[in-house]
Amino acid sequence: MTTSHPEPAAPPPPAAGEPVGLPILFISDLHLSTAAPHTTAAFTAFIHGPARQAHSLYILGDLFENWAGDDDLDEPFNQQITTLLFELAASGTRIFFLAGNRDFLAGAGFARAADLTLLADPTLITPAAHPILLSHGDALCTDDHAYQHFRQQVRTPAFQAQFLAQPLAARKAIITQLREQSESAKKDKEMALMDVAPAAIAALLREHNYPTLIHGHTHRPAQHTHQVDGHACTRYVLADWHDHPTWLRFDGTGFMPCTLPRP
Ligand SMILES: [Mn+2]
Repeated sequence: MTTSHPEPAAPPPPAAGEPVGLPILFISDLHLSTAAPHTTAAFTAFIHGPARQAHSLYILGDLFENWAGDDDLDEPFNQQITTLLFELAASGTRIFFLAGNRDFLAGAGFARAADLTLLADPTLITPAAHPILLSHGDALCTDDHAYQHFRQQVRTPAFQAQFLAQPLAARKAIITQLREQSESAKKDKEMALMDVAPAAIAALLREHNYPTLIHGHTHRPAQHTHQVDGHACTRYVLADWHDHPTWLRFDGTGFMPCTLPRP
């Protein structure tokens, strides 16, 4: 006679609000490139310092000024940055990356090289029972119809496959050209057009049950409060790293904007 044993139960999925390691750091819009060595130096100091003391680092897009494809990982500057991230991960800090409009072509190859986890935009996390919604922010600039049309087009798998099938040098030339077009188009756009739209923010907060929202993209660092359906939701806009490095730190109870001491 054989006795049947029940299959061992799969471990339960982590419950929402389960305590995770703290602190968590959030950064975005570093726009790293060889053209901005001071930002690279600041990023290196950040990775070797505060990021190493953190449990997790969330990069909310535009880490790079541009990213032409994961076949450009061997380029010395890209290698320098991914190595920094890889070493940070090896030191024990978990790294998450949510793409921006400059680096949305960073994919599985980049994730492997930097030893990080790619996130969809938006992604909801719940550290210390605190719902936090993460986004780059460009999808929220819904008043800029020309940009949203462009975004919709370039984010399709078909477009990306076609683009990535071109030689790397050709892709870099196209990116440079698009950049110039975007910069000249920006001159004619009103500032309000290029900011996030209040209606888009409200819809997103409603859809995700009124979390705290953290995003970048606009380079307008601030802390806003949105009243949505009777809920007071906080929205943090991360700063870019052009003038000096800043990040947002969550310690389980509150959010603290931080910066490296000026050299
Ligand atoms: Mn951006």
